[in-house]
Amino acid sequence: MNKTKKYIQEIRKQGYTIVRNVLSDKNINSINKDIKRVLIESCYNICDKKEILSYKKKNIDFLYNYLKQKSPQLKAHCYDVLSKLAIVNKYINNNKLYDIAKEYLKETLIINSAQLRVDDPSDDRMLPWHQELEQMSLITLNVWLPLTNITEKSGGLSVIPESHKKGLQKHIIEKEINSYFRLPRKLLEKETQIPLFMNAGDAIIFHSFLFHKSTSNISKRNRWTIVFRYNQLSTMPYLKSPKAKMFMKRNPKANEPGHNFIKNFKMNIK
Ligand SMILES: O=C(O)CCC(=O)C(=O)O
Ligand SMILES: [Fe+2]
Repeated sequence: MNKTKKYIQEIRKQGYTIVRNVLSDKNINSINKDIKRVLIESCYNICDKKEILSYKKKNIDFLYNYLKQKSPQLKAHCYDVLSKLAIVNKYINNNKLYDIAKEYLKETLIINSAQLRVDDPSDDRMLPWHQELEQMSLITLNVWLPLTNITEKSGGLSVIPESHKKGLQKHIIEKEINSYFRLPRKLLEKETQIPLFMNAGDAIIFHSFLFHKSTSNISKRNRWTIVFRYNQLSTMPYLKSPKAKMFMKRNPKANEPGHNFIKNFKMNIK
């Protein structure tokens, strides 16, 4: 069996697969260099000019944490710009990932913009259990590609294998806890939840319906990850109706513009 077929079988069966060595250490170093360049460009504006020489010798964690502490707004601007790094977009154009997505989704693939996530040990971006919705298409293959090693300490993604077979689920918000949509706890009881460990440069590819969540970063380093999605053409409302929005809602309904195809999906949305 060829390798692509093995990955496809795993995605079909368990809802995800891990592809090793998508990025080499050399690739990651090049990305880190560009991340550092962006962070330094902002640091120049808020640090003492005498300090800047020593800051050039610091790593990206130091610079990111410094910006976050000194100017959360400027850090947020960096965050926005980092996702648009040309080098990130160059490396997500990966043949192995493309072939898997193409073979699995069987259609012309659409990529919506990549994101570069930073999860520092304050864990202020932890996502509760969810499916990957609010994308351009209902069915997407999502790529989660860490630039740092994923260990018990760094935290990363936990998944519930085979949960993608349960179909589309209704998400709720618990306002008293945070503003993130989550799956109801009832759905998660008795399910096997497994944390995924991997090396920097390996990638998880997972189905949009797979139940997954962030896990805590209890290390001293930041967790840097590239996240992007292959969207399936035939489940993209935007192409089906002049009234459709480009991105779908968290809890989409079949009677919304361009959403009629949702009727064909097993779902748990009333
Ligand atoms: O990186 C993480 O902590 C979670 C990523 C994720 O699930 C997402 O971006 O939707
Ligand atoms: Fe997610």
